Amino acid sequence: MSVNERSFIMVKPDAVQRGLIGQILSRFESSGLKIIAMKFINVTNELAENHYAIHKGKPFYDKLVKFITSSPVVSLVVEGLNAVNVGRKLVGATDPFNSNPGTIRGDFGLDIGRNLVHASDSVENAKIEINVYFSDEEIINWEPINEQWLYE
Ligand code: IDP
Ligand code: MG
Repeated sequence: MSVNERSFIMVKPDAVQRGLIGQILSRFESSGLKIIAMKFINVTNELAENHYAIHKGKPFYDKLVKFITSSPVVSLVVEGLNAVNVGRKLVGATDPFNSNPGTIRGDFGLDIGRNLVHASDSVENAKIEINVYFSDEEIINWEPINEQWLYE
């Protein structure tokens, strides 16, 4: 756990189509996590297969790849104290029905196949996912002016 921990986040096609980009990004932004990379992209089949390689062979895999490539997404990297676990907490449980109110999936979702947002589940997977979607040059090192008020 360090203030430099990174997580990969994606605002998925359903959230983009429903006009929820701003509300979802604001949850991450107001948590204090620092955005260090962000882009609006169409996910290609190749990107989707690399991103979801760990799910290959699962019953939902084909539908998941079809869904994630169906419409644009916002991909971003956030950095901060305990970024991976904070990301998972903001997002909520995989099935929106089991996500608490106050989480993104709990507040905006109904269906496990339309759960609005991705957040890395471990530091190790975050590194892999960041590498799938971003080159080193796309990661921006910058110093927000509020850091002394975020961290002791
Ligand atoms: P996570 O997004 O909460 O980490 P994972 O188990 O990594 O959940 O699954 C990746 C994505 O695959 C989920 O976010 C969801 O969109 C989809 N998914 C997972 N399990 C199911 C399922 O049982 N039915 C349909 N889609 C699923
Ligand atoms: Mg996952």
